[in-house]
Amino acid sequence: MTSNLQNLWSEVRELTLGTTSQIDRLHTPPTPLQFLRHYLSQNKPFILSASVATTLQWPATTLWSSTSYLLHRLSSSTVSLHLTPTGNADSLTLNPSSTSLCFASAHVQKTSFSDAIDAINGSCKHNGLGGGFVAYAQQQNDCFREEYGELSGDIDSDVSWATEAIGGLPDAVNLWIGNELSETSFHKDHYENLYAVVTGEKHFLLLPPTDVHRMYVRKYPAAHYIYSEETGEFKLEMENPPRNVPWCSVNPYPSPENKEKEMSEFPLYHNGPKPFEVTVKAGEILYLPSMWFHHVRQTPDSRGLTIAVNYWYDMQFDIKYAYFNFLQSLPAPHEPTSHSHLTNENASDGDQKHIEESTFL
Ligand SMILES: O=C(O)CCC(=O)C(=O)O
Repeated sequence: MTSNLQNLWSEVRELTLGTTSQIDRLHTPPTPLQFLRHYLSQNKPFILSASVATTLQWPATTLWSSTSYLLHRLSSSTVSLHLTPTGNADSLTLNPSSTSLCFASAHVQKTSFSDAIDAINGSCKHNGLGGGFVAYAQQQNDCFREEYGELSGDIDSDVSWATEAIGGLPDAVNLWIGNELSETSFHKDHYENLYAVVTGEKHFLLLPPTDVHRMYVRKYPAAHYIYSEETGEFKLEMENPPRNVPWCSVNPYPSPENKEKEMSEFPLYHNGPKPFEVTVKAGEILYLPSMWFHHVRQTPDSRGLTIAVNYWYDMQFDIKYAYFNFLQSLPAPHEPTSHSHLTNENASDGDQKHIEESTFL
């Protein structure tokens, strides 16, 4: 079984992605037909470089470098701010009442935009001795159109060549404002994602859907952080009634003291083909195809912020989707049976909005 899977991983790389370790880099936007033929239908990522010819000729690329512009435009806006002790939202952490792991979501606070910026700028990891949090302004529920409407004239409302190829407008447009302390753990989404960086840089690790067994997707009990402004402390509360979330177990950047343990627990990831490493710079767009696993880190601009917008388009639930579900339902060679039957996913391993336990069990 392992060798069949290994053949699949290398075949997909050769047939779809070629032999390079880099994803395609385009210097002019594709036509809708090129996007459809060479990328969308092949479930193949690419990056659209920043150049005079790209579509990112948005007012945002200059205006959003000024925090005072943003504060002025958003002076009466309320935005969603995600608070976590160490910058890892929607990720695995130790369940406080046992020695096992749980899936922890951030404390989400509705706040004025100026308080959100103060919180992001004042972020420092909680050190366990009291105080400290990491703030990330984001919400994967169309937050750009819902909460940042005052900025709507600064960017395109859709990515025209994607809209034409896909045959519909984006389902959601999300804004992400954070700094180097925030990290998004490996997951996949059931959307075609056009991810545009406006300031700073985003660093993606990408793996094709066929590498699903290398992610060790397992079910973890759901929990969420509750932050007290009074004490500056976080409490991790298990959800009640209990709910299980299937999530990728692999941490691609383990601490030196955990590295050996991680490598022996997740050998298919650590000993298999390397993920594609992609840095998306200000003014660039990444096409992140549906169901690709991704892990995201960021480097801020000179004032300490990374700002990005992504457009989520509905994916086609077609034969590729059916094959993928079938593949994921196959017991992996290394897994006990109870972990391996994560079949028929209609939802995302990572998008809280769509995670419903009943879909997975
Ligand atoms: O930018 C991030 O931190 C995460 C982005 C992401 O996961 C997505 O666009 O699906």
